[in-house]
Amino acid sequence: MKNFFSKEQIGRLSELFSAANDVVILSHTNPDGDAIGSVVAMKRFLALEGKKSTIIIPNKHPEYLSFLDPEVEIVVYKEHRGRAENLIRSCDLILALDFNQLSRIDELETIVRESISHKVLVDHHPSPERGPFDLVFSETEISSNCELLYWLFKTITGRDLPLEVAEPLYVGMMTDTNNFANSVLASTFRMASDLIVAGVDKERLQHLVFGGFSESRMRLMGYLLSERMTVLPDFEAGFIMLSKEDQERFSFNEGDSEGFVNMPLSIKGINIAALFTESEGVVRVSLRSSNDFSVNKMARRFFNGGGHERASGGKLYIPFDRVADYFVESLNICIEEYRNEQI
Ligand SMILES: [Mn+2]
Repeated sequence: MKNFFSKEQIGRLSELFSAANDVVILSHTNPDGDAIGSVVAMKRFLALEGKKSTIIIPNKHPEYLSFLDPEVEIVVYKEHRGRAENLIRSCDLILALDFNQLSRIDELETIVRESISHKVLVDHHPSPERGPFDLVFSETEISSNCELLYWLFKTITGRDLPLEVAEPLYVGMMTDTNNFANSVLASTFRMASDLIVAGVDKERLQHLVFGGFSESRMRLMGYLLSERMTVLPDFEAGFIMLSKEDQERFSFNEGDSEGFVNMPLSIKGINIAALFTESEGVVRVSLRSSNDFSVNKMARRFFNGGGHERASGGKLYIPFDRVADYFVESLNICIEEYRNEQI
């Protein structure tokens, strides 16, 4: 078994679990497959241990992930503010999954920070905020938060996991690795292998996650590739601009752009990719790289964000029509520094 955890950490977590009667499980804004997989798996795991828990997320997850939670209630803060706040105030344990800073839960940050209940963080992003937490499980050399949870559950119980926990964990790993393309390590294949032995139907999950797109989402993808992608061979970079107007034209839904940012990386010679999405008062930024170029550094310095070395996000507060120039200027600086480091 993979040995990510110390005996002390596991002992402390087991104590917190057994002392808790009312658990709140949180994940980040714009929750993705890894976030929803993590919270659903955790809720079902706690239920096996006889613990009552509630999942709270800042805003709604995309429709294509809703198959994961048929019987699990997810409280969406944006839709039920009072209820979410009461749940956080009255719980005795908060589990924060798949995010490294409390600012990643937006408006929920203050109330979580002020809460006197015990708090545990389980995450795989660099530089986790440790201050507010009693216990931090941080592992950045791992495929996904769901993989981290897998090894954590295995270590706690010493047993194989039941299918209802295995399935959401598999989905989170599958989506965070972009279907076994990125950040897949030997431990990831071992996890996948164990979960398939536990009964996970990988074809079914594959179809539910990657074969459930709407016609308008497919047409938007084609349109963006044809009309809205710019390739910069000198920088080994490509980027896509997704404006409000294009979103309206193709009946864009939250989550439709999942995976779009990776598309330029399929072009020969392209190792850096970006997606800029025009939103209410803000431009959302996604950055990817397929070599040692750190998009985490770039996102921190130029895009008010951060994340992983090869997958990061951020925000820009400039007019959408100035974003392309801003990106090229920042790329110019970062590429020069990167090339100097390589010498
Ligand atoms: Mn993740």
